[in-house]
Amino acid sequence: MSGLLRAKYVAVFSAIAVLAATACSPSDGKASGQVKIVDAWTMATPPGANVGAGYMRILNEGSASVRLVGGETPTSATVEIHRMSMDNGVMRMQPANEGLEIAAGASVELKPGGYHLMLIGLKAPFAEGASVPLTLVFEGDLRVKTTLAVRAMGGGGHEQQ
Ligand SMILES: [Cu+2]
Repeated sequence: MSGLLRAKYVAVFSAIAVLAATACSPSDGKASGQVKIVDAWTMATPPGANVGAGYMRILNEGSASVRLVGGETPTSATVEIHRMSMDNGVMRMQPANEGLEIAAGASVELKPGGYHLMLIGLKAPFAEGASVPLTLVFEGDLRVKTTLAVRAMGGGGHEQQ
């Protein structure tokens, strides 16, 4: 192989390497793979119920913090982030309008008695054993899909409404 030919091959392989690297990086600069959702669940709702709650663990495996600002699901009209807190011995729930920040490398648990997602305006009851599709929306329009497994009614649920 002449020196010129070898230089050509090197150039071609370099170009391929660059293309491969480009293809692997997110096109919009947002690494949606940095956020993982595990153990997502909700509770079965009685007939006629207007609201359901979403619980899960959110892991931020990225190097920048993320902020959960809402959600979308075809099963309800709206999704809000709520937080429960004790107020003079009474458990109260309020919208967390500031969202929920998850630091780089950290995880948070949405659970009964704490932060949760409130699915408001249910179009149909949640039946035990079903799964509810849900897209979590983070600041910067980062979207992460998950499904809530519907567990049996009762026991540590969302009593305050
Ligand atoms: Cu709530």
